[in-house]
Amino acid sequence: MTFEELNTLYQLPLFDLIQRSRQIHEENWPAAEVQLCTLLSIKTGGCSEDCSYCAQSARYKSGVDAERLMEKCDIMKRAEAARESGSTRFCMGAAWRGVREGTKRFEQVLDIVRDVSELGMEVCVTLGELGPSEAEKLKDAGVTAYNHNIDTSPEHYPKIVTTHTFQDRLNTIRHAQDAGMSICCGGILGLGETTEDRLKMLEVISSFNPQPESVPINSLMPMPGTPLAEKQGVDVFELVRIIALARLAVPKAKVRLSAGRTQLSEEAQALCFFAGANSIFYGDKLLTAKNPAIEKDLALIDRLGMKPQEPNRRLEAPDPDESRPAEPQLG
Ligand code: SAM
Ligand code: DTB
Ligand code: SF4
Repeated sequence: MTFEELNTLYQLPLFDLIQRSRQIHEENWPAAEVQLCTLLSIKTGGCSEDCSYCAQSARYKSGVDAERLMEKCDIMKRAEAARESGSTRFCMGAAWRGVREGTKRFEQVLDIVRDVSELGMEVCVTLGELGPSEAEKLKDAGVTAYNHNIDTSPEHYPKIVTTHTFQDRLNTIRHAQDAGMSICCGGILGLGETTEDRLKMLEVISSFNPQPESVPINSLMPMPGTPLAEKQGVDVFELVRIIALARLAVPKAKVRLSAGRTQLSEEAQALCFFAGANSIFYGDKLLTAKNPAIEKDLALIDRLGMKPQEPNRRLEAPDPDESRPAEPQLG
């Protein structure tokens, strides 16, 4: 969907926009289901990068200490507990700039993925930058989706991160897609971006070929010690509009109401689901930040008459659409 198309939709009265996103949602996702995904930070803190929203960057005094890669047996216990609690997707995150073939830590991650993928959940990892061979090895080890967010518009990105570029992010996404992994790609609202930046971010996300399998929409969780520590929260209706646009721009993707749910009322979350969100991070911790308690989420899903979604283990990348343009390269 082009910027102009997104902008026209964005200007609609909120209820008209939701009416459209609801219709597309029902055509593609007829059951009232929500996907439950558990996050685990398998390697926390001490990251070389300077992403100004992130508590895990070694450059900021956020109070998050650098830790080593978790032991496989501890990760397996957490993955089994996630499955027991009804989660159908297990997402492992690492505070790295990226991974390189031939390193010990990459071999360890492959070993972890092989074992976690035996548990019957979808397996997602987010490890930073990948080359083509790393992507192939991860796919072979059993990764179903690779999470790599573009976070904001190409124009706003250099104001948020300087240690790698927006084009670096696009390259990693290309490598993951070429290896046959599905892509989970979204962004963060509340980084000081304009509405135009938000729409441009969605324009890029919707232009991927194939389109992402899931689109996480995070609201900034301001982290003490980071440059964005004092940023104001995102307006709820702005969040709902962006969710509705994501549903319209990427109709077959799971739209994940991601970081920041602790700041949302249950009514606001219900409106997000109505507008097109159908996935959440589930469990009382994200990577380093808080998330609503499992019991609270299950009660909300039940009160709304929704059901947790079954896992889709065979998840292949959607077929590339020949009529779509190749994804944008920055000049
Ligand atoms: N290091 C890898 C990378 O940057 O791709 C993976 C982990 S990184 C923490 C994953 C994503 O978490 C980021 O791209 C960003 O969208 C989200 N994130 C990190 N800190 C956040 C915060 N304080 N508030 C909201 N989202 C955040
Ligand atoms: C995504 O888009 N959001 C998740 C996951 N992908 C890796 C991470 C949210 C992190 C929130 C801040 C924290 O826990 O430190
Ligand atoms: Fe490192 Fe990822 Fe945090 Fe950036 S977002 S500082 S790359 S962990």
